[in-house]
Amino acid sequence: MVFANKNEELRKHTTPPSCPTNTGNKDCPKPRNCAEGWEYYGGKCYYFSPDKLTWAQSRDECITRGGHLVIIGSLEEQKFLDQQIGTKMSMEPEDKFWIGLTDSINENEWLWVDNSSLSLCLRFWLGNKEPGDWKGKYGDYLEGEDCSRMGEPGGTKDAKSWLDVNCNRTQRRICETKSHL
Ligand SMILES: [Ca+2]
Ligand SMILES: [Ca+2]
Repeated sequence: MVFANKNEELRKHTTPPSCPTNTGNKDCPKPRNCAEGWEYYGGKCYYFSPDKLTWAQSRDECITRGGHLVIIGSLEEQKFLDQQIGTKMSMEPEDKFWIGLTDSINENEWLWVDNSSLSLCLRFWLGNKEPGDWKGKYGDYLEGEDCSRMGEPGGTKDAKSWLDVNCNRTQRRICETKSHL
């Protein structure tokens, strides 16, 4: 048992630090193989559109490009996106980006575009009023807010930058695809 523990200690000290593929650690060599106009991070490629579409149009357009609206699966990925779009946004307050998250089927049941549920541990809603399913000042938007967009100019300190909004708004979008290594 004593030997086992010593061996374990030794192994810990001699194993070089690993380079997990999903952290984007800048000390690790990264393969970069993304199509023109896409940006590499953690084994994925991301497209940040200059143009604006509704959420459904954005979902379809990402598929046309060979990807899908972004699905955010880790804090690291959220931080990366938050910072990236922070540098791409104009100071216009509504210049935000669609992500692949909607509660249009059942209110407050948020699903990603691959039909997976939104994890309780990976929710990055802005402030304490989102998601609000706001129906307008006079209740004139009965459909409320069922699609998610994200972004704050310059990025956020806590990476919490999601807002629900009416799906028929037009916004920029983040498409994602696997990097072909
Ligand atoms: Ca909603
Ligand atoms: Ca909202």
